[in-house]
Amino acid sequence: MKKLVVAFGLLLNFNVFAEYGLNMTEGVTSLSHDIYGLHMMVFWVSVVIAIVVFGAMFYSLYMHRQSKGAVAANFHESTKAELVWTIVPIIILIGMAVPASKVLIDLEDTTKAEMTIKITGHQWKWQYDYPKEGISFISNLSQDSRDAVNGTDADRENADNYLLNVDKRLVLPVDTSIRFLITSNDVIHNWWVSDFGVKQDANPGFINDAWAKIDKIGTYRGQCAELCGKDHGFMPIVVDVVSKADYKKWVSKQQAAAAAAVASANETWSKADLMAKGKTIYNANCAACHKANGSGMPPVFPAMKGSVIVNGPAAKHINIVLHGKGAMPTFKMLGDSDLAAVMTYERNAFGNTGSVVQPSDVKSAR
Ligand code: HEC
Ligand SMILES: [Cu+2]
Repeated sequence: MKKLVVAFGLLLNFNVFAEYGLNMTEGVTSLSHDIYGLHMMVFWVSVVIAIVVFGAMFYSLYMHRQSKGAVAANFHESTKAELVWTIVPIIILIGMAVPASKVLIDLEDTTKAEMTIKITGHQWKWQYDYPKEGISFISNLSQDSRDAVNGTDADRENADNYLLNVDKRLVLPVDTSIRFLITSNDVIHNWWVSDFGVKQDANPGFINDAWAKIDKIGTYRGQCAELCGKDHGFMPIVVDVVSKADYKKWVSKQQAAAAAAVASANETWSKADLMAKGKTIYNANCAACHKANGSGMPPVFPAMKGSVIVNGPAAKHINIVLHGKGAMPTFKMLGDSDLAAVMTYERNAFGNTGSVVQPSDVKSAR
């Protein structure tokens, strides 16, 4: 018997199943617990109904079978039976609808929020803004996952949380009511973190809201849940939930970094510094379309290598990167030094021979 179980386990590969629970996730927010509770309540109501209905059916089939000489009863229009089979389901439905409506109303009620995060979907990355704290950044698929996509099977196995990791994580405080304002810059995306019980469409031109009060410190992962183009599967979500004290520290660190970036944008950078920074920014933000080696994917995504704009006067180059054009998205949300670096990189990598772009050039072109 034991051998049989082991053989069966090997056949089904239980190791693979170990990560999968049978039930839906319970999550870590007040809402996700409520949603889980609703799910379990409806599940048990269904189980009881199934037992009663199938029990009566199988009992009747067995006890009143023809070989025992059963004769079918013959009656119609039983007011009593009709009342029972109308009233009982109505009571059951109301019993489920009342708690379900309560949760649904709570889901929409963001008035308790203690802080706000604005989430913007882009093809194919997420932008996070903390309007009150003055923090804003882009969260891209992490570089090792990006490299592993076209690498070997071993690369994909070795990549840290392959396709579920980012370069810069959303950081949130624990035990705090957080309102999410969710929108998009281009097509419809969907911000989905199942542990939070949050799955909300990001529509261009509209702002949807959702909220979460997270009760457990940890790292939570999610994905874009609306087919949004070629790299839809490559814009994951990673959220670090930290203690309130750690969150405060993180906020002041980000604010200091932002202030330093503004200050450095007034300086003149060396070409080497711009190239080094530019490469990272290019790989994270531009390589999805223009390719890491600058070859692009013509005719839709032009090559950077040998491009007339990239090798020509800087003004035209700055203009298309700041404002976008057709399927080329705007990158005005990046800082002056980041943009100067990425453009200097494009203009001098891949055998190009363009001029150096300084942060001040970008600043004056905005
Ligand atoms: C979503 C895909 C996409 C991403 C990401 C992207 N681009 Fe583009 N880019 C395009 C497309 C499409 C065009 C062609 C636009 C047109 O001419 O209609 C383009 C054109 C350009 C051009 C003009 C090239 C030429 O020869 O016409 C430059 C320069 C450029 N992009 C720079 C960048 C930079 C810098 C980044 C990253 C910060 C970036 N792009 C990210 C799609 C993209
Ligand atoms: Cu998306």
